[in-house]
Amino acid sequence: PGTVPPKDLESFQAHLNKSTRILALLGAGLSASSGLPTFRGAGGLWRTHDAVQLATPEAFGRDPGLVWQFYNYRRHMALQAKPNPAHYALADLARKKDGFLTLSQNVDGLSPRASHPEDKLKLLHGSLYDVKCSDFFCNYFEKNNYTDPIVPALAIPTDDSDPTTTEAIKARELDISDENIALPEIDYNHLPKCPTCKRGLLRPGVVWFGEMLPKDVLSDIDEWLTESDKIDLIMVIGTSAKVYPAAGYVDLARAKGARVAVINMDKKDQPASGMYKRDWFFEGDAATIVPELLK
Ligand code: BJW
Ligand code: ZN
Repeated sequence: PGTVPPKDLESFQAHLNKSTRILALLGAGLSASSGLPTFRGAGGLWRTHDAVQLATPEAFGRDPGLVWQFYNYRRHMALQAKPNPAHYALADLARKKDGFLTLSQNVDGLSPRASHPEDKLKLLHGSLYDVKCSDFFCNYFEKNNYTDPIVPALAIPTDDSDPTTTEAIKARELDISDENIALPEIDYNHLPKCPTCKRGLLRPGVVWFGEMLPKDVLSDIDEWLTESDKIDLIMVIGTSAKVYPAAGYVDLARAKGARVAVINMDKKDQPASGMYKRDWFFEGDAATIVPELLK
């Protein structure tokens, strides 16, 4: 038996089947059941730091070592994680429906790894596996850098204190997201350096607060939006929809006639705008519900 009320499932699928122009807006809740924490609410702290506070140019300017430890750790964890059935179901829908476009706020690489068609996946906030130069005058940019750790100095410390540890048993990685585990000091000179200008520090190719979303991503979306006056459906999956301009696409779609389907674990997590007016609300784990909806 499914977890979705049969009546809602039926009306949603009837609408989906006759829809030709469809958007999905994805957030961290989509990857929660793959084991990756969300930003707001439980799991939103990294050590004593609010994850959202580390995702700023100011934090990087103040303490690039700390910010790199945070991102190197997240690159490592996301590489260990596996796409879940919702990532695969969305990738399937993208292959089947011409007029379907996914707008993902996630940087974890799980949709690309679920073979979501690339031309139908717009990464609004970049990727943990893009790396670029932090120097304003340098335009060094590298895609698909999966080096883990990104530099040796950022290797996650292991627990070598156990006397029974032999070479055959891989030393246990310490959970440096826990504030009780000591964080190694990192020499500025051991942080990743730009190979082009040899001056700037490299930084993750993600979009921090106060920064512009990637220009090519925005223009691709604008192009899709202007292809027609009408959008049939937007699915808002696992996002608190509090961060703009991403959240603005919900209202934009609605203004073009889209019906709104929200899939979220928490029905109380109601953002200031758009989501009050929604046509379907499916409460629960996106990894379970999305595949049921798209079956
Ligand atoms: C489950 C689940 C399960 C759990 N199943 N569900 C208009 C008004 C006010 C402010 C602004 C505005 N326009 C722009 C701004 C400023 C700012 C902003 O939006 N601030 C608001 C917070 C007020 N925006 C920006 O700065 C953006 N840039 C910009 O606008 O440039 C132009 C400009 C420049 C200068 C001045 C003014 C304008 C950039 C935003 C970049 C966001 N970056 C981050 C970090 C990325 C890198 C990284 O990963 O470290 O993106 S912040 C963080 O939030 C990350 C996420 O993509 C993003 C959204 O979070 P998400 O995915 O929704 O996660 P959560 O945790 O919030 O929610 C999870 C949800 O899942 C919850 O609802 C759970 O219930 C649910 N859930 N488990 C289903 N199993
Ligand atoms: Zn550089």
